[in-house]
Amino acid sequence: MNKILITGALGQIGSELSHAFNERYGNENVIVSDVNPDVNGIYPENIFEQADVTDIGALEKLIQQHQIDTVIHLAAILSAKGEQNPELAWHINVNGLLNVIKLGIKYNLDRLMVPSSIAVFGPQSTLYNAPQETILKPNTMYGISKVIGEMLGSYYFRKNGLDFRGIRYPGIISYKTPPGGGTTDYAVEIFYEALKTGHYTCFLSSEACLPMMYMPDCVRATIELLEADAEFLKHHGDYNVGAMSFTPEDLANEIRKHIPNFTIDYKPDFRREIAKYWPASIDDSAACADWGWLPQYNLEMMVKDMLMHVAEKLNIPFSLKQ
Ligand code: NAD
Ligand code: AKB
Repeated sequence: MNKILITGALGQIGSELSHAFNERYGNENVIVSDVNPDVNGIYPENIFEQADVTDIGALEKLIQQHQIDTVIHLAAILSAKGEQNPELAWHINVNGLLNVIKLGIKYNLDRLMVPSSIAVFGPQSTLYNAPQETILKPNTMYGISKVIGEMLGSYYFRKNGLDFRGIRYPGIISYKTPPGGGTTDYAVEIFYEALKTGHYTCFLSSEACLPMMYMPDCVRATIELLEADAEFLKHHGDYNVGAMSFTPEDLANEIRKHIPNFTIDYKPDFRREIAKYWPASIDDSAACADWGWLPQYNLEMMVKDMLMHVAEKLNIPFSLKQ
């Protein structure tokens, strides 16, 4: 791994992963790219290239020009946005990925990392302690595109030896860049509303239990899998990783420990139907065994850290109660 290209780098995960990569691999070795040209001061230390992943010519130019040998492919349309425009989700998530895979083979990339998601699970999956291997028949276009991504990864690993790696990320919680249109976004929005107004109206139902992960764990998991010795990896684009699981009510109760007057009510919309068939918890024993995965943040630690950072961002005086 000498020169790394990150697609979709302006998103929730890319904007933080790229900074961690700068520290680890040197900013001159990390090229960041997105279809959105509005870098808005996020990447003063990196080369930024505007590119649409559905344009294979534009991607190829980047790979040649910067002698890229590793791609972290984050460009995607997430679940809620994907249900509003399923064809766009298919085009970007499947055709965009195929472009990256074709170039990965043509330029003999060292590694191609492509996130999957808990969205691969569906009504026929085991949804408690969701196993690494189970029936995957999701009922969203986003989920379908992620199952296809995982299968393409295994296929091109077997057929062409492409070193394809990926994690089924849970909902990612962070404060630097807002999430980009997913079903788990409530678990970020709630912090802003709790601090600004003391009230949040949740678009999921109170009992919707989902696996979640704090961004520092997400960044660390990504780097650990990227650097793992290939000979120990029994899976490719589909590692389950767990960290914490909670319902909106659990999260509200945890926030209330620090903002006692905080209130929540529920007006579930179409996203409730998406969350209904996602797992409540995850069996990540394969990731633990193959590359030593171990989360560091639980609900209590995440809530404290989020409240402090969001309050600072919003310039609201705030201190933790315990
Ligand atoms: P995001 O929506 O925040 O960012 C995606 C980025 O992709 C955006 O900056 C967008 O401008 C860019 N993009 C969209 N279309 C593009 C195109 N045609 N060409 C180039 N760039 C394009 O998403 P994220 O949360 O950072 O997710 C990154 C990856 O992780 C995705 O594959 C997503 O499915 C996966 N994932 C995320 C989460 C999560 O909770 N954030 C959970 C599971 C999986
Ligand atoms: C979404 O809600 O779409 C994402 C995901 C879990 O893939 N956060």
